[in-house]
Amino acid sequence: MADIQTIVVLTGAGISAESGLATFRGPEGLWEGRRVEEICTPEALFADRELVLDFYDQRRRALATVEPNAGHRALAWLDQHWPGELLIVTQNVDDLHERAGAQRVLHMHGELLSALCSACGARGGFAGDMIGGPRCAVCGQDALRPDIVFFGEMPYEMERIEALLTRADLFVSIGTSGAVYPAAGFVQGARQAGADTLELNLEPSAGSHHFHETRIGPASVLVPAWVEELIAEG
Ligand code: BJW
Ligand code: ZN
Repeated sequence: MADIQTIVVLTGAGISAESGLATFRGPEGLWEGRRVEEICTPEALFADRELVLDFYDQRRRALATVEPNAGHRALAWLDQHWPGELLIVTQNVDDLHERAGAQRVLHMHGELLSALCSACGARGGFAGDMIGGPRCAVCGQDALRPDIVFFGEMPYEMERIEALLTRADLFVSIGTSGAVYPAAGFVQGARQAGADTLELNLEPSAGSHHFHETRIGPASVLVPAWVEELIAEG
């Protein structure tokens, strides 16, 4: 496609799967054998704080053992070389885009390496475990929780994302099942505003029919190939 200036890339758990981080849904997913409401809701945090903190403490530990893969690296390369506007909107709470070298990254569902104070709302970098962990450095309360957007909570920076979607020339969705809103609706918003839309995923997502094109395969192969193609066309 000619005349592409503004690119919005949406990533999901599938782009980190080949780094060794489990996806959510499916037979070996993080939620296998668990009900989502037991972990990923404010009510769950209130009802069983230890269970929720432990789930994210384990995820934070797992993050320290993995590395970015060729999909993250290709997007980082694109970020560093694309002269136009570009934003990698990730639903992932890992830091693999940043560790691969990407800078224009927005974590709409929060970050494992950040803590949110339930008492005063302060957010800040966090490493280690939350169970038995520190108090809030700002207000001193014992109220730190994972800085993760649970079901029923508002994802971060929605206004910024929506504004960019309305002027995107290209919207690319990578490794997401399309099961969770509002991210699952981005393709329709971008397409209505005139963007070309492309899906790269291991299988067609729930909203596959909304995309102009869907390519099926692993992100570590499809993403570098797409970036190469984009640069060659440009
Ligand atoms: C590969 C691969 C490889 C594998 N290569 N690909 C009814 C209708 C519509 C909406 C709603 C509704 N009821 C409730 C809602 C809203 C709700 C929602 O969407 N619910 C749905 C379940 C229906 N959404 C919300 O509540 C959101 N907030 C909101 O709407 O606010 C507005 C509001 C606020 C207050 C009042 C009223 C309105 C918040 C959503 C928060 C999501 N949080 C989570 C957990 C936190 C992060 C964490 O713990 O890590 O975020 S849920 C979980 O799902 C996580 C993910 O970011 C998110 C998306 O999952 P993702 O990334 O797509 O992973 P998978 O596993 O589903 O898919 C992986 C894909 O990769 C698969 O397709 C594989 O094939 C593929 N793949 N290997 C390429 N190698
Ligand atoms: Zn606080």
